Amino acid sequence: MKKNHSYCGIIEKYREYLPVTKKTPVITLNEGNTPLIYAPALSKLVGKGAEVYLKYEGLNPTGSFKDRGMTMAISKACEEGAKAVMCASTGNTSASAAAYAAKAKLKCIVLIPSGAIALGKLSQALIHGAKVLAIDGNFDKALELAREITRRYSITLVNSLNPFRIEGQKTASFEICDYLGTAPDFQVMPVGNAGNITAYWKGYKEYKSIGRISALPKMLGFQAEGAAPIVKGHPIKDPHTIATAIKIGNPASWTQAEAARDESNGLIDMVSDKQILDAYKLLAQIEGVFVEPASAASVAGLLKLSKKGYFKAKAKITCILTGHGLKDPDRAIASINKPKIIKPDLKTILKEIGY
Ligand code: AN7
Repeated sequence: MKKNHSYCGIIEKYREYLPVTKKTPVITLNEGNTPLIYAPALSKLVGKGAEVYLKYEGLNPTGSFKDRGMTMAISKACEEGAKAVMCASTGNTSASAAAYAAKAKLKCIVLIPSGAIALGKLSQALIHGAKVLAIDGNFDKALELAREITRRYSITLVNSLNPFRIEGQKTASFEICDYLGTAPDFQVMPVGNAGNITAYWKGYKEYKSIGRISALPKMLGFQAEGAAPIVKGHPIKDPHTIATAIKIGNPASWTQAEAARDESNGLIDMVSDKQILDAYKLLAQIEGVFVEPASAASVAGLLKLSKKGYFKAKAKITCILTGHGLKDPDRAIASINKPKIIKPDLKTILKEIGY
């Protein structure tokens, strides 16, 4: 099964840093290798000579960063002889699990909070043939149930509690360092279930321990105000935010997220839905990059901190844009004026466009 492309996904690229052997069947959709886009307009907004880069994880095969973790989790599940995998999800994990499970010919069961996941994500889980069960409850309840079921039956849990998910996702920090030739000074990212901040921090620390980078970034995580358990210091029973991907009240990797924050001298803070939506539109309109609302929490956080004068001069900052804007088209359409309906004639159009 030798491939003749030059790039074959994160397991082949970073094999020496991952818990795989020659015997591991590699289930890949050529995830990873996402662009790190220099953002001149945002850099200017931050000021003080800042260099802001956008890690556009929405360009992964299923449109989110989850694919990095899923190629590992599904490959290892196959190696271990699993027949079925399961996850709870606010949407992206289910989309990714469904796609990789389809490729691996594994049964995939996903538990989603009913009515609370974005349209694009639901369409993915369904079209890839997963058994999709919508529970009358939130993500935290769905995860509790998925943990219980996978403890009792031989079904592999592919949420980020599965350590192989973290291993795969840490490769994004390798890519950033490989591209910049150094670690950034600061990394800004959304925090939901807190697996991704855990993964990035692990990746940065590993690159430093083998001398690939000489300094570590400060990790800056952002939760949505209505779903900010880590900021508030207690679980949130009934989380709410328009950023449905991070509508999570009791993150599974809470302790590890706090460790990333504290070891890096960073912070975990929150942004309001208004700040998220403003950043969502701004990013699309000044940088040409369309992300889903949860991903815009990172840019909202960047702007919140820069207004406070948080960043030192000439800071190198990466913003992690975790998911593609097309995941949640309803939100885009609800955020912007609808197109005007006009008569099909030249004069009317020219008048409308000011010519
Ligand atoms: C776009 O899909 O939890 O802090 O079930 O989809 O690692 O949880 C998604 C999370 C950020 C938060 N941005 O990452 C799920 C799920 C997007 C996301 C997060 C998610 P974590």
